[in-house]
Amino acid sequence: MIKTRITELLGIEYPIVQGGMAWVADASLASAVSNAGGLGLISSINASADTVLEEIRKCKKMTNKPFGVNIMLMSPIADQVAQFVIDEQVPIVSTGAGTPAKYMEQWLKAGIKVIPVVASAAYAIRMEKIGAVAVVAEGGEAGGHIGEMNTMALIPQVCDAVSIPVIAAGGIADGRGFAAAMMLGAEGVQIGTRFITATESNAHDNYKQKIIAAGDTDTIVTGKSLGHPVRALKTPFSRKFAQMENDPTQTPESIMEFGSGSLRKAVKDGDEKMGSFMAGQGSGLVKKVQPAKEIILEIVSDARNLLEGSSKYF
Ligand code: TUI
Repeated sequence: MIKTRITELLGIEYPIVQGGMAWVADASLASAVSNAGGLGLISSINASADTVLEEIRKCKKMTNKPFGVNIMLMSPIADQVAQFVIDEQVPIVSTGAGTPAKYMEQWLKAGIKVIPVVASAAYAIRMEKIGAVAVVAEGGEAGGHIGEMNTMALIPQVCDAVSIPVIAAGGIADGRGFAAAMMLGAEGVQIGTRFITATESNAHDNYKQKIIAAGDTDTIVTGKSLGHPVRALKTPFSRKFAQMENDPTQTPESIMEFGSGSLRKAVKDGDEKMGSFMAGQGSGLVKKVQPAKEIILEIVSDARNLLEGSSKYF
């Protein structure tokens, strides 16, 4: 048990939130994380809006603990999922890749706690003003869609900018990252990549093995030219994507067409050639497949030892 404003606010034992990873974050993973004392999230990017609804209902059967839904705001089904979370009385919603402003009034009225992912201090301030209970401040070390700032400089600046509690994300995969985030002023962490390799994750085994095999420099950021930077493992797909972005004969449409459906191909089919294996720079810290509970307990125990041992410097 760790006590911060995040554990108190969300009614969880450890301030560890599982990233709402597109295609990966389903009822199986979210319930495992919540049952282990963290906060599991279900992604709204999946086969269809109906699948998301099914996952929410499944998750309720698999855990009595709080869990949430992540709504990726660029998603074509965002409006539908925004309504499902109200109908299904989901207690916590996190949002990413944009502003949840248009949904806030109805969510707050329904008693939902809203935790937007932000990539800057200015954005965090806006989110606090419209009623967010906390923010996830995500640095560019993270996998998937990312902002400009990196975690080390972003977290303390977001903490200074808002009074609501801050959850740190981006590059955090072990107890060292957790302890460091707390020292930067965060009151919790969000972890994505390490949970892709959890036993309860339904990501294809090729995806898990690629993360486990990856070293510190094995990710690449593509999509900047399209206005949507995305970090993923270096693979034939992501290298080709980067090459197309530098090729003046390609149009944004042809590049987007090439990338279409690539994340699903990685997660569901383990497609080594055409899959987009989105993952963060913390991939090099991920060593094995482990149950979610073991991941959480290991991170908490390592962080506790580090934080208690820090008095040796003074
Ligand atoms: O959303 C994410 N990560 C994601 S979404 C995703 S799905 C996808 N699939 C294919 C191509 C692209 C994406 C994969 N990974 N993280 C949360 C996040 N939000 N990171 C950064 C932000 C963010 C950035 C700018 C939030 C707000 C923001 O506002 C800028 C503005 O002023 O609107």
